[in-house]
Amino acid sequence: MVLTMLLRLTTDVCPMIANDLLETNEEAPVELRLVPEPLRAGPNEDDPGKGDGKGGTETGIITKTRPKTKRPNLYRVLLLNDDYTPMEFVILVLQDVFNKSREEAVQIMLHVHQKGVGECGVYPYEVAETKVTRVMDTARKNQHPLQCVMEKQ
Ligand code: TYC
Repeated sequence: MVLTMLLRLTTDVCPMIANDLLETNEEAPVELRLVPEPLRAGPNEDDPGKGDGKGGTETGIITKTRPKTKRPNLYRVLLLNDDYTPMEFVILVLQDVFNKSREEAVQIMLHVHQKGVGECGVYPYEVAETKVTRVMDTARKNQHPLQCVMEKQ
């Protein structure tokens, strides 16, 4: 979220409030700009309390922005071991769905085979969900009991 604060201030109190704005933001860099209002030719007769051009009562706009830095929630996609799915099938799934090289796929498959569970990758929610669905669909079509799950990191 971009946080934008627009404050209209008199020049008398502006520096004080500007300092306060800077001190309150400890999390992220702040861009602070004082944007002067368009100059008027002379005193404003409709509004005698403002803008006589002699200083002290001019107004400006302070804009405080904070760049959007929210990171996506990430999910680990895990393969589970079983006694029936052929090793070669798991290797092909890792290459096809998770874009692993043959060597990486063999390593991950053996890890799952020996430890019972292993990580295939870490992705944003919808990517992880799609990969789990692809693994489960291809396992079911080939009548293998291979299981794939995702967990929040
Ligand atoms: N344990 C299986 C076998 O011996 C191989 C296997 C590895 C199965 C990884 C699933 O996620 C898995 N054929």
